[in-house]
Order: sequence, then structure tokens, then C-alpha cells
Amino acid sequence: MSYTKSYGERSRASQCAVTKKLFQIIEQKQSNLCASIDVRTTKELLELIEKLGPYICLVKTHIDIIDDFTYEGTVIPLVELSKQHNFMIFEDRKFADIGNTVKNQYVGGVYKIALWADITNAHGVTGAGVVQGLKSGANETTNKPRGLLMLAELSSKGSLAYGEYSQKTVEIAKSDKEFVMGFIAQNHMKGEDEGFDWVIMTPGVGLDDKGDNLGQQYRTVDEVVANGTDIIIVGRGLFGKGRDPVEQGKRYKEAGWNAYLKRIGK
Ligand code: BMP
Repeated sequence: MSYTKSYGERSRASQCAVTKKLFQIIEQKQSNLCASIDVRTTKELLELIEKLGPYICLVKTHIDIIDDFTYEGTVIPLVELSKQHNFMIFEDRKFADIGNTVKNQYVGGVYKIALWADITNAHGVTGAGVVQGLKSGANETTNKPRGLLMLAELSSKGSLAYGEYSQKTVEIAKSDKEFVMGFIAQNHMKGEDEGFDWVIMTPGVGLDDKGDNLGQQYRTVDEVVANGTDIIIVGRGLFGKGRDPVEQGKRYKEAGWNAYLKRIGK
């Protein structure tokens, strides 16, 4: 099982440049924590990332919820922070259209996601063209490596992404070993016997709450990592309800790392 191997070992074996780098960062920082920073102003975004930077391997954004977004004022300092603190950037755009449209959405508009986000994600609902469209957008925009996660399963109550839908999404992901890194999922998606070592990133992780009143459902760090999660995605658990992001950053980092060591038998 890939999930009993170390991040370092998997980094060396991966054919995806973004996975290689991400797993290296995880080993260096001993952190499999992705901070999901859903806030409405650039100031809050950058201040939270400044505080959480030392404890994370990845920042996940929803760039379209920032009220005062500008490329210069929001993206440039975000990229600067990613270099300073050695983390990667994941724009949680959840593309879900035909290839030609997602390509334009990825490279164009005000956000120009392909220019700055190492990783983005897409739903499989429109078929494999979504992967081709995004890959072609990345290739035409930048020489830097870009990675895609497919949304195989969701954390929210009543999600329609399960069973056959999830399996078909895995089939789509197999279409490009260099660009598709893995999945947003609640479970391990297997695939080792066919030569796939997917990166599994899991949102819906919280140590103090069971959910919110809008359908979110939380599981604990131990629960998801033991079940095959490589990267825990935590948002409000880090900074919601007046929580201290530094304290929580350390707490989730430690919990994620210990759960990983336990999983690989160290
Ligand atoms: P929080 O930890 O505050 O509940 O935030 C979770 C984040 O992960 C949100 O940004 C949400 O959009 C995202 N997310 C999720 O919660 N469940 C999924 O299945 C997929 C997601 O991208």
C-alpha cells in the first residue's frame, strides 16, 4: 500500500513534478497540514498566512471570495510568503465545465490562476476534457510545474459524489500521470496495482467540532490519516471562533505528523 511508504520515498518515485516538490516540503517541514484560508479581505488572508506559514506545507485559497482582490495586492504578496515560508499554493477553484471553457477560466479573467497556483482542482462531471483543457492552459501560460486534483468525494452532507461517480472520476484522473496528482477525497482511492500513487487531500477535518450548520462534516486527524489521507485540509479549525492560529497551527501540524508516523509504522 502506498500509504505505508514515507513521503520522501513517494516523492522520489513520483512522475508528477508538483507531487515531488510537495512531498519534499512535507518531509522538510514535518508538516502535512494544508491551511484553508477562507476570509474576505487581503489583509486577513496575508496576516493569517504569515502566522501559519511555519506550520504548513500548503495554503488553499478561494481567491474569488476576497472582496478587495487585485493581482498586485493579493497574489504577489501571497507568492512572496510562499517562498519565504516554503509552502505551495492550491486554488480551490473546482472547475466544472467543458475543456475549452475551463482553460479560459484557468488562465484568464482577473484571477489568472494558472500563473500563480501550483495546484488547482476540478470535478469529473463533464468528462476527461476538463483535464486536457486545464493542462493545455497550464502549458500555454507558464513553464512552472502545475498539478491537478480531481474531486472524487466531498465532505458535505448529502454529497452526490460517491460510488460509481467517484470511480469514474478516478478513471478520468488516470488520463494524465504528470498533471493529475490525485484527489480531494474522504477515502484512499487505491490504484497501486496499476502503478498509481495518488495524493489524497482531505477537507472536513476538525478536532473540536463535528460540523457547521451548512452541511459541513468534520472527522478527526487520526481518523482521516489512518484511512489514507496524505494531506489534511483545515480551515476554521485553525482560525474560526476566535482561535489562535499559531497555537492551532502547531496542534494540527503535530497531530497530522504523528498520525502519519503511526501509519507508516514509525
Ligand atoms: P473548513 O475547515 O473551514 O470547514 O473549510 C473547509 C474547506 O475545504 C473549504 O474551503 C471548502 O470549500 C473546502 N472543501 C470542503 O470543505 N469539502 C470538500 O469536500 C471539498 C472542499 O474543497
